[in-house]
Amino acid sequence: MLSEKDSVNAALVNPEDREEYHRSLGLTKKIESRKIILVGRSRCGKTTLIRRLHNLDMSYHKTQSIEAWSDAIDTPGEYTDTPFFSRGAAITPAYDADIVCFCHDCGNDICRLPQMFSMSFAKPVIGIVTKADTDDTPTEQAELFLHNAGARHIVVTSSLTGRGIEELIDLINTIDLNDY
Ligand SMILES: Nc1nc2c(ncn2[C@@H]2O[C@H](COP(=O)(O)OP(=O)(O)O)[C@@H](O)[C@H]2O)c(=O)[nH]1
Ligand SMILES: [Mg+2]
Repeated sequence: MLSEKDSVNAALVNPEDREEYHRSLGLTKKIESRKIILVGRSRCGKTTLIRRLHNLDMSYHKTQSIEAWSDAIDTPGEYTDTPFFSRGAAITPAYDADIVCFCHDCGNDICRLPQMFSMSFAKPVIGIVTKADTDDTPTEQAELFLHNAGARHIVVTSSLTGRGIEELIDLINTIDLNDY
């Protein structure tokens, strides 16, 4: 029989097996009259996070191009995965956003966000640590990467469990849009 910890670990290998994956988080808060853009490497959890912010389940959907929601702009990871040129590709769509969100998933040792990338955007930048599914998931490295990329506020989240999602919505709704 699996201990509780083992079954959590098994579910992390295959999160689709978890009930939470198919359930809405039932959030009561939502983003109010502000628009965010999510930037981060492929598979770090951007699209899933946007689905969660809209109370949808976690079904997988590969982002092939920029996708616009009324309050969010999703970008393909290729925009940050490839050095130099394509990082610039994230800058132009950001003109339509009020807030830029840099995302990095825990457990990923490779950072594709340049140092002080925030300076490329005349917008406040939030750093979002993704996939912090358990309380003991190490988040320090992801926080450091986001900090080095110039994120001034950092929120630790899990789309699987809902950790930090309401805190993120509060921050998006209250952050000073002129503070960058
Ligand atoms: N364990 C876990 N998996 C996640 C989480 N968020 C996303 N994923 C998984 O990570 C993979 C990539 O997610 P996706 O949102 O497509 O990443 P994107 O390329 O940044 O848009 C998918 O298999 C998701 O189910 C999370 O909070 N926890
Ligand atoms: Mg995506």
